[in-house]
Amino acid sequence: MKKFGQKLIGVLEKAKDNIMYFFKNNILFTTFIITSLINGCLIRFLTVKNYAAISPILADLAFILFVGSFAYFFKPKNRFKYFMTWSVILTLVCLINSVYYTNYVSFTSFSLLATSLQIVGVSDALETIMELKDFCYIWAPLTLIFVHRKLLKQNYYAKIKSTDKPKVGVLKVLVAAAIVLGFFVSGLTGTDISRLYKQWNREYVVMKFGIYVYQGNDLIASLKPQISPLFGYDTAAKEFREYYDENTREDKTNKYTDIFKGKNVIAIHAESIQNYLLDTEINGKPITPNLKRLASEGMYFSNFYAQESVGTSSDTEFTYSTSLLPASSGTVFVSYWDREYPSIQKFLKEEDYYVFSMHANKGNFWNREVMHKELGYDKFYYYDKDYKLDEMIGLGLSDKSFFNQSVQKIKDISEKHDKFYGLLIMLTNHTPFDAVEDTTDLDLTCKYTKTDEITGEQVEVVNDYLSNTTLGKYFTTAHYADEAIGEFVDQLDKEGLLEDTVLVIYGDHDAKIKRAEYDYYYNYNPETDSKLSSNDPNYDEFTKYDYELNRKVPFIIWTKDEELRKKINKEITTVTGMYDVLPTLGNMLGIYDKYALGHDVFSTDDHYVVFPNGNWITDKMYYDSQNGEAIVFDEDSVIDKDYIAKYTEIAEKEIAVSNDIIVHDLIKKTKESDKVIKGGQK
Ligand code: GP9
Ligand code: MN
Repeated sequence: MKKFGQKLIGVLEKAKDNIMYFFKNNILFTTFIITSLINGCLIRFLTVKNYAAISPILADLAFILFVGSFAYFFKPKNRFKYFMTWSVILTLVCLINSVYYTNYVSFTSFSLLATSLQIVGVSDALETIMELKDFCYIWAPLTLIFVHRKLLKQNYYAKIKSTDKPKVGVLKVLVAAAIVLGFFVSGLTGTDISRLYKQWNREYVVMKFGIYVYQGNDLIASLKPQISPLFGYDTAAKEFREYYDENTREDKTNKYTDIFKGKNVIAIHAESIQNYLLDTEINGKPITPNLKRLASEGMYFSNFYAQESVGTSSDTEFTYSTSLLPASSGTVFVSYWDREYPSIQKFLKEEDYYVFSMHANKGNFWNREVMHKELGYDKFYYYDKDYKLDEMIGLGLSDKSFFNQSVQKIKDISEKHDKFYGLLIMLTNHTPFDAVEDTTDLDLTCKYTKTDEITGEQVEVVNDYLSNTTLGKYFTTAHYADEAIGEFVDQLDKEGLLEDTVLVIYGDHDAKIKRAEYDYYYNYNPETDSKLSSNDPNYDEFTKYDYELNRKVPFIIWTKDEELRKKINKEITTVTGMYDVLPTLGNMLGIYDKYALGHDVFSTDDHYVVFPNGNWITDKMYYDSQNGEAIVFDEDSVIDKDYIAKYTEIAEKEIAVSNDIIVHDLIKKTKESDKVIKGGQK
């Protein structure tokens, strides 16, 4: 026993000596590994918070060792350039994701880089979306430079002992990487691997696999549109058939069936309009009085969620049009536009409608110029091709000018065509929400009276507490957008274009304003001109879940026709989502899509909405599948494990089948193979 103990100590000491020897002769390598590893933890500390979890640390380490190993193909004095290149890449991965997370509470994707850069110019980004903390990762390459310089001074590279041939050096580090990888993989579950593969549960993937593996995996996933249709088609096609055998939403009739059959439709894509705005007043002035009026006169879905993913506006357009969910990685508009999707536009075209879209931004934004054709629009009117750019504010032509010019175009269309369906995509109420701040009539100050300590008189204090916040700016542009909608409806009316028309309005997604801003707004203390302290009994934190549930957007169906209006005038408070539009509105217009994933809200009692990241909501609860947490709305409702399992399974299936349709073009391919089968049977 004693002998064994001595032997063990001997082995350990030898290992220690070897490691020390290795480090001494590989100072730059060690610096690269340690700095990159710390940054991997740092980004999780600043985002998903699980910085000390073992699993992502092991994954980060295996990844960095793997990358670092190839440095041994270079001579010691040339390795600096190799490490430096990687250190810059990995630092950028952290920096960009840090910015993205602060703004979108998710991690970024290669497939979006081009589009993101289109939205925010670099100078804008520096001013509005980057925070000081996003730069903290830069210490890693700086340290590497510092260490390299020191080593140069000591003539270190000439002195270090390396008996290994390059291949052996690489191999040794690869073996170390493989050992770490082995430990990491042994802790993984089937769910972890499947989530990495699917990549839609982004926060979870980073929490489990670390930022570097996430981004590497994202790179592969972003190349998928070209590669993945080649793999997994048979399984996807089989699951697709099975899914629709069991789950096709039936073409049921209800009291709204066909009530708008043959009517014109004007749909308004209200940029970044959230639902709470309809009930928010600033100093007694409603922010969106026109939307409020239309909602109260029409059919108003007040518990309605956009189901967008990283493709924001374009995802919403896609889900609205097709009742499918956004792609699990990349965006349909940019990466999967060349597939066949049944859409509201195509169904109406079959009913002899003229179908058009209008937008004041450039036609290539979100690849609309291409994708709108694919969705079935006869014509897409956009930017300077169709509009006079006479009032440029924010991202482009102002909403007011856009609507103003569009009315004439719609009039022309109505004269040439019997029936039409048109989508108007708004623009002014877009981040950074500074388009109209100088001209607004909203008073964003907080006024209160206090007793002057010296004179004892009552004095009015005016605090400018909102105008410099993004939330305050958002209220301002939303107010403008609402005004623009109001004027548009009036102009349509004047031109007689509302007589036979149904108006549809949806908020396309939330405004992505930081939670801290809401916390400040709802807990503002005029006396101190700051947020209430969290110890204050009146402080009511705007929690992560308050924020999630507050992302609701309005969905409104309105008509001028008094008779019809009476029939539809109602507030729908049950939970509904963007993918319910095609089945619900479709039923009213007399069209039906057997591939819809959403439901006709009036033909089902099972109301739920699945989000592209796997979270879901019912009338009873909101479930966060990233961390298994739930918010139950009604304390008395009985919720057991089966309830959660049921909707979690529904969510996973809907996301999977939708993504398979998108990636593998299953609707078109299934139709083709059905034709072949039918042809064979003849
Ligand atoms: C751009 C507009 C905005 O033309 O639709 O897109 P978003 O940034 O909201 O996805
Ligand atoms: Mn948008």
